[in-house]
Amino acid sequence: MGTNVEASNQPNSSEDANVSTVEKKPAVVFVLGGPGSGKGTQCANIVQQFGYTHLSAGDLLRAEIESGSENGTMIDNMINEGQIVPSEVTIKLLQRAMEESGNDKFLIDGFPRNEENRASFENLIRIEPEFILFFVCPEEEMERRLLCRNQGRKDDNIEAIRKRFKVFLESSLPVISYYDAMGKVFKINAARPVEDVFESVKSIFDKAD
Ligand code: UP5
Ligand code: MG
Repeated sequence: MGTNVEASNQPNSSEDANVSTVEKKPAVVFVLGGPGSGKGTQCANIVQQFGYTHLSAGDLLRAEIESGSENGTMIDNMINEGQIVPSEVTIKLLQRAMEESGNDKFLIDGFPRNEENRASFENLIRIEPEFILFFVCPEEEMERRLLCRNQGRKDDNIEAIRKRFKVFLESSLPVISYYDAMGKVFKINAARPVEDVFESVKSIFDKAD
């Protein structure tokens, strides 16, 4: 029982490899897509129907700022500029949340966002994602949604939104291409009503179950 999330300081010895085969590794699905494509909205629905634990990397980082952590100011500045927080910070938060959840299936939403995130997760956590959901949505629609969201997110203003779009295209799309080349990406047209998008999502999880 329990979640076997690799500790970041464990050596990669064959002995460890034997230990990990005894305890089953958790299942991880990465949920990716541009800012406002509907990652969080769809994850909430998946949790209800399929029993995953939803871990939004952005939510974990925002909670870290709120907690008054020593990294808070750095994270806050980076989010306001749409930049990607160093992997070690984000991965520590993800790892802790996975361990605390007691679950063994996770939706990791909004991570990995660049090659460094991806490689660090692979090296430190050592879990291969089962598959990747990629929500595809035109920028105009994402921009409209974010400007209407009204949930007090400091990065939901037009300057920050444009920066987030740029970082997504330059840094995050290559990660999706990497997994696409491995045949692990399910592309979903996210420019439809929430319920229609979820129908597509559901059929993927139904098959994976
Ligand atoms: N909405 C949703 N679906 C809709 C639909 N089908 N039709 C109409 N409206 C729809 O949705 C956004 C809004 O659209 C909501 O009002 C919703 O009701 C509506 P949501 O589900 O929240 O979209 P989501 O894709 O989750 O948008 P979000 O803004 O959260 O995406 P981002 O990727 O920009 O934000 P995230 O929180 O992941 O990251 C924020 C920042 O944190 C990053 O820019 C970065 O600075 C930092 N970060 C890191 O550095 N590292 C990380 O690993 C993660 C984040
Ligand atoms: Mg989100």
